[in-house]
Amino acid sequence: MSITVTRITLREIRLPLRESFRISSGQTTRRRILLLELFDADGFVTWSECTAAEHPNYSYETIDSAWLAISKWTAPRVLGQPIAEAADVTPILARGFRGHNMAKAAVEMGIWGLAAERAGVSLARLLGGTRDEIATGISLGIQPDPAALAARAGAALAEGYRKIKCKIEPGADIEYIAAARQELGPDAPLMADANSAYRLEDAAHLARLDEFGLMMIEQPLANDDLVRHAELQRRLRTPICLDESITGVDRAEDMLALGSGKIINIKPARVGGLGPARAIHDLCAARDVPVWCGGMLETGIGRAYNVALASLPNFVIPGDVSPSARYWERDIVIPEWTMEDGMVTVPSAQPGLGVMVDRDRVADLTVRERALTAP
Ligand code: OSB
Ligand code: MG
Repeated sequence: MSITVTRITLREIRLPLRESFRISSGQTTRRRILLLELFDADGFVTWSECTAAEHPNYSYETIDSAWLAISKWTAPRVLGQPIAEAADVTPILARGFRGHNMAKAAVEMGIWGLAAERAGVSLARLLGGTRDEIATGISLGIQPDPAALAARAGAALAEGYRKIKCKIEPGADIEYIAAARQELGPDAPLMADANSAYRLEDAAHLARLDEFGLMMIEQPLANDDLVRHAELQRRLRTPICLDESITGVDRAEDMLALGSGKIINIKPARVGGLGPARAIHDLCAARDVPVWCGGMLETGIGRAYNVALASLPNFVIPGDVSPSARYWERDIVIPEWTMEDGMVTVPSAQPGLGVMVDRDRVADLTVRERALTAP
């Protein structure tokens, strides 16, 4: 039976991070978060999260551009239209509509969430996920000095995290990673993420990271530069993982054809939703390329989608899917996401997202709200 979305309520909430998070392109202390509540004609309701940030530093999209794009373009395309299945949403949103993947993903994912509610199955199982728990990593922002990073990395390993990712930038790289490696020991799963802070001219400098046995270096060069990433990969022993560069399945194919990297960090929002995210997963599985699920400092709502995605079989590397308490004093979902022995449980026996939204808390945190209905 087809799904007809009758209403989408947009809300912006403000939520302070427990600790400010700095990457090479900017710092986040308090998040402005766009939530969607979706209603269908049969009385089913679910929530999704748009992960666009406040500033256009990671992506050109922002919470403000996404609010506009969803209100004006993505929501009107689905509201009031019978949709046979969630996988049909991507082509509906793609036709004559360039870019704005995060705005598209927020709606596309919400319809996956509704479809899971309607089917009475977990989102993870509806997607084809097979795991009951997923291995969890932590992403550590740029710290004031190498000793501070080493301390944070050591504490994270002791807490059970199965992958330690350190943000780097020119001036906060070799010594920082050296200190983290020294603290963690030679076998600990350690990696770096540059968020596009380098240029191909830095290849010799980046090759100094090879001696630290990193699992990978994430997105060293520009978001739209697969050609130079391929050249850089030829000069590094450390595998390159692409994040910002992979905006869809075509870019994943390009990466494989050019040799621009050996691993993909999949974030459903960056690629336009769960359908495209799964397509990239499937392509990589067929080519023996490992993938892992990235994060965008999501609340427990966005996290539910990431956890479901990461339950697919080729998510063989721990994801940036840390528990709620890593980010928030208190999350907006019940129960909060927790980690035990470095693993997060996939709520595969519960229909839909597997968490409830704390509506009172969302109401308290809301600074603007808009209901969108069929035209
Ligand atoms: O590059 O993966 C990234 C957060 C904001 C923007 C970009 C990135 C990140 C993270 C956070 O690394 C990962 C998480 O949500 O824990
Ligand atoms: Mg990244």
